[in-house]
Amino acid sequence: MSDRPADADIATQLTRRRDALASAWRDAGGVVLIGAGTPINRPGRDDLTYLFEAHSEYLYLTDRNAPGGVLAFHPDDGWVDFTAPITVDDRLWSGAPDEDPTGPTTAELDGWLSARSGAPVIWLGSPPAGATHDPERAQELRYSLAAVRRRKDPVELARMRQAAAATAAAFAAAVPLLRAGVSEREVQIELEAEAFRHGAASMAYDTIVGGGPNAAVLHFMPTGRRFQADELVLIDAGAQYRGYASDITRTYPVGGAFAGLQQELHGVVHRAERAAIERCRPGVEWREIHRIAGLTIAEGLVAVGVLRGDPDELVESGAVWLFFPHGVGHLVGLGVRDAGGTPLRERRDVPRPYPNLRIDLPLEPGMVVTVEPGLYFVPAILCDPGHRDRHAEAVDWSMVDRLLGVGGVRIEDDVLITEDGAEVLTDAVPLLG
Ligand SMILES: [Mn+2]
Repeated sequence: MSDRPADADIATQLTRRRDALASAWRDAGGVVLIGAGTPINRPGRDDLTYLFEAHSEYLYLTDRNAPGGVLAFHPDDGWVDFTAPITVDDRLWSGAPDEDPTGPTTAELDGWLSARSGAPVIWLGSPPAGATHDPERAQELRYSLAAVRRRKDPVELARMRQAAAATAAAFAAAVPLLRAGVSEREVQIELEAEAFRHGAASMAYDTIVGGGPNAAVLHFMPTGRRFQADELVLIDAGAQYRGYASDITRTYPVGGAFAGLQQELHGVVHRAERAAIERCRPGVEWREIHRIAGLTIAEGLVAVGVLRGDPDELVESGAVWLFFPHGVGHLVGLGVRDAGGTPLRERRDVPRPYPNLRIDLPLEPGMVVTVEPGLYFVPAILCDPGHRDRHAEAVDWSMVDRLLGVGGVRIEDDVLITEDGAEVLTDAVPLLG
C-alpha cells in the first residue's frame, strides 16, 4: 500500500487530539480513564472470542488496537498511557513480543489512582466489569470527545481514502459477476476477497448483497439465491483499513443493462443523491440534506406515476417516506457509525421533522457523512392497510401492487465536508446507468 500516513503524522495528530480534549476537560473535576476493552467471549464456544477491536474512543486517542489498556487523564498530570502487561500466555498463544512494555502498565493503575485519592473517576471507552463511576459526567465528556472526533484529521482521511480505494476495487470485481445464475453469496465472496487483496483489514460491516425482491431488505444478508435475468442487485459493502471504514452502496442490473422502469427508478435515486451532495457544505443542517433527498425522490415518483400531487406536500404528508423509509446517511470514519450517537443536548427542544435521522446537526468542515438515498418497494410497509388508507389519493396503489417484487435501489457515497463545499471520497466505485 502506498501513501500510508507516516508514524510522525500519527504522533502529531495524537498530540493534537489529546490537547483538544485537555482543554475541554480541564474542569472535568476528576480523573478520566478511557478503557480499550477486552475480548468478548462467544457464548457457549468455550474460549473463543469475537474479533477484538479496541473501543473507538481509546483507539482515537492511542492509535493502539490492543486489549486491556487504559489511557488516563488528570487535569494536573496530563495524559498517562497504561498498557496491558504481557503474560507468558500472550507470548505462547499469540506471539506477543519478548520485551516488556517500556511505559507504565495497568498493574500500576491502582497505585496511580490512590496517589490522587479523592478525585472522582470518570470512565469512557470500555470500562472494566464492576467499575464504578458517574455515568452522567461520562456522557458530558463523551459529548466533547464526539465533537473533536467529528472533524477528521489528515491521518484519518488518508486511511479513509485507502478504505475507499479497496472498496472501489471490490465493487469493480463484483460487477462482471452479476449474471443470471450467479448467487448473492458468490458475489459476496469475490467482492470481499478483492477488498482484502487491496489492503482491507476486514469489512467494516456485514456485506449486503440482495437480488430481486431481496434488494428491498435494507440490511440483507447474502444467501445462496441465484439472480434471474433482468433483476436488480443491491450491494452495500465497505472495506475497513486501520480502523477506518468506507460505506458504499450501488444498485446494478443483472446482465449489465437496466430495463425501462429500472432505469427510471435508478435515475430518480441518482438524482436524489446528486441533489443532496450538491447541497452539502458547512452550516447546512443535515435535516435539510434529508429533505432535499426526499423531495427529489417525490418528484421522481410523480414523474414515474407512483405518486400523485405536489412533491413538497408528499414530503410533508409522509407519503414519500413509504418508499424512502430511512435517514439519508450518518457519520462515517472510525467505524461505520462514527461519533454520531451522542444526542445533541442543546437541541432537545428542536422538533425532529423526519423519522430515523441518525444525526441532526449542521455540517462542519472535516466531517465525513454517507449520503445514501434509497427507493424501495417493501411489502411490510406498502401492504399495510393503515398506510393505504392514509395515502389513498397520493399513491397509485395498483401500480405499487405491480411493482412489489422489484426490490429497491440505493446509492451511497462517503462525502467529506470541505471549507466551501464537499468532496466525494468514493466516486471511483463503478456506477452503472
Ligand atoms: Mn451507510
